Amino acid sequence: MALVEINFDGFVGPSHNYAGLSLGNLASSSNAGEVSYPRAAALQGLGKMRHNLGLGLTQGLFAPLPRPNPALLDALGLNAIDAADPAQRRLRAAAWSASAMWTANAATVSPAPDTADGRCHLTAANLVTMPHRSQEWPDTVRQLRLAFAHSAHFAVHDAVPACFGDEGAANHMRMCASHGAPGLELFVYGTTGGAFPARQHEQASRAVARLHGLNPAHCLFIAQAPEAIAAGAFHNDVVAVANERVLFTHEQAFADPDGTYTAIRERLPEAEIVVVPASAVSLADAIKSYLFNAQLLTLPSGEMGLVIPLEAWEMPSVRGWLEGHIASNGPIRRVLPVDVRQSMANGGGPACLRLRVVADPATVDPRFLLDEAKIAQVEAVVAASWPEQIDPLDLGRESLARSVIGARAALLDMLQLPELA
Ligand code: SUG
Repeated sequence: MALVEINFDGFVGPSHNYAGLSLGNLASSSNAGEVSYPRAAALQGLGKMRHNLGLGLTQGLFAPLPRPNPALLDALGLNAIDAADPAQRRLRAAAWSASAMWTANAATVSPAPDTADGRCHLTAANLVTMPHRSQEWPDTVRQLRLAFAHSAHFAVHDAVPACFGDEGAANHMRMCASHGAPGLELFVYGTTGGAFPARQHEQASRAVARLHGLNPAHCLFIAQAPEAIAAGAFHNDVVAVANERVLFTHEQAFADPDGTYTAIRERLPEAEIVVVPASAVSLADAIKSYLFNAQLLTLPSGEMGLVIPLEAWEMPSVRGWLEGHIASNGPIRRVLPVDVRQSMANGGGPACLRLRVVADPATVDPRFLLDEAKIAQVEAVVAASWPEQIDPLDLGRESLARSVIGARAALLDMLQLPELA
């Protein structure tokens, strides 16, 4: 069986908008109320998928969830709202959020070589800290059960109970000699972030590790630095990313950086830890540019490439550090900037937009895998039916709801997927 890393990108849903719903996510707050461009956003997302496919990598996708979410509007008694009440407007915006596009928060994934039963385990993330995200997991788990229905190879778990916040793969990293070899799983949790919430709880991470049947000797539970959360690193993947033997991290990502690096090296002697010092890239620049919200990928040549947002390439401190790293023959050999500006304006970089699953592609439902021809077909659906722009003041408008629901239905139809709700 050929185990490879498959990146499943979230499709940018037709209701993509800037409602400012995520406290602690600086981009979401600073762009609140701006007009969004869902069609351009979805095409940017597809552009990234095509780019990575062109690198010779296996690429998958997940469909957007039903928005506006009738189940949430019903449950909150919000089918008719008092538009003068900002709290009601905000809850209604939650039901319209296209946030499921950030599939790094869909689930935590432990590939087959790491688990007791030799299957790849996925646990949907409950996302309870943010109301607009907490509605995702029941539909997400249905989608995961379709994509990974082959029960000899996969086990898909419901989210852990809502008593502990779980944000999925955004707070989880895996290091290993190669994707198909047994790995060291790193679960990063928050304790406090000052004025901002710590979204990942230690006990949620520990529950996921137990559910996946991981060997405790091959797991580390690592506290995120409170100052990183307070500075806007609402998920660990804003300040660190790992691939195979390489951990690429900002020096202020973890509460105990040296203890963390030592513990990793003890368990994985071949680990290479690339630390970016604050003297080269400040924590503020790292968070603003999303340097670490990158896809660190093993290319078919065996070299590692770093897919970064254009914003990172455009920031002088970040570019200077990257050029120095390449010149010094560091483990990242290629820097590959992509344009995902519409998603970035809501705090979602290249890494947020994908869920990594190490598996044999032949065991995955082919409706969730992409090739060039399918990307072109999907682009045609987007061009024909995704709204060009959305002003957050228009959320709730009947004609917009019809257009958004119709656009998603056209996509599901093209992908031959059933309704997920
Ligand atoms: O949960 N933004 C998302 C961004 C998720 C990024 N994911 C990772 N780091 N893996 C969030 O904060 C903004 C929605 C709004 O404000 O309209 C939002 O949900």
